[in-house]
Amino acid sequence: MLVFSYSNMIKKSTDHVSVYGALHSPWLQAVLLGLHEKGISHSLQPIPSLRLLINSGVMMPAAKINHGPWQLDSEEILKSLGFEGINEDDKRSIDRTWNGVLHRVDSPLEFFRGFSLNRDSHPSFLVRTLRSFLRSFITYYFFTLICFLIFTGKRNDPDNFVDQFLPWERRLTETDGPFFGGESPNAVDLQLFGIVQCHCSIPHTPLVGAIQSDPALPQYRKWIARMQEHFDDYAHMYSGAYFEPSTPVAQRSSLSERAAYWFGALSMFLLLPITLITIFFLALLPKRDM
Ligand SMILES: N[C@@H](CCC(=O)N[C@@H](CS)C(=O)NCC(=O)O)C(=O)O
Repeated sequence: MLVFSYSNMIKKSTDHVSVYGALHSPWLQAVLLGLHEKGISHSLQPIPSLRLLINSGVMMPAAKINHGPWQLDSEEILKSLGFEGINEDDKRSIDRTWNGVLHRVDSPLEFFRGFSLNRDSHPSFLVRTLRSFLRSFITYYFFTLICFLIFTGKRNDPDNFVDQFLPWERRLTETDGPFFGGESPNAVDLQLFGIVQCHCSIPHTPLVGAIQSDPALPQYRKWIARMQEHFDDYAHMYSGAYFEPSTPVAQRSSLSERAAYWFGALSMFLLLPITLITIFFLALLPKRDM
């Protein structure tokens, strides 16, 4: 009863949340799923405001609740929306399921294309066009960051991608209720499902294939199906193309947005030294809330 009143109180006091991030980020997905779960009105911007950029570079997700300060970190944001925090062991096990994501740059073209398809729902054509142009910088940023991680030996593939999901498979056999949170999804469900969206948005085929068909993960697949049913009208779902029940894939950007994005990508390629210097400068900025 107390929990019910508390979450209602948060919902009542939260009129609107502005969120910054790209749909390929698992942590942004967790925040968007949380907002959807609580039925909180929100807007999504694909590039940070200048103030946010100066304070925390392109670090995502960031959220501004009502007119408060920009806040970083998906778990902290989810807590501000009324979800309970996640214990340290679970955080580590959630992070492990992210393994394999660094393969998304194996095909640079697919990587850039994936970002080009993100839809911007801002009502102004001009804003959408400008943001699409600038959005290609975000792609260069993450492309460079991932290549840097690979180059410095941070991509260590496990023998079998299935292993990283086994703790959750076991947990599902012990959990009462359809979700890790019991009768409704909690922050663990949201972060794990955010990572599923991330794996499916620019897929690394061996990894997604393993989740789809490996005999060791029947409960995990059933949980994905329950999450897809629960979030069936969620607008940014990618996993519905790979798991039952099939759900519509996140809406794609318009042709004009894609043209602006690729024009941005080409311009930034022609100015590559400046693009790279800006990326390194932003990557070195300390990341802090405002
Ligand atoms: N623990 C953070 C992780 C956020 C994070 O790692 N975001 C990545 C994108 S998925 C990022 O923006 N990295 C940029 C950088 O490190 O400069 C959360 O849950 O929000």
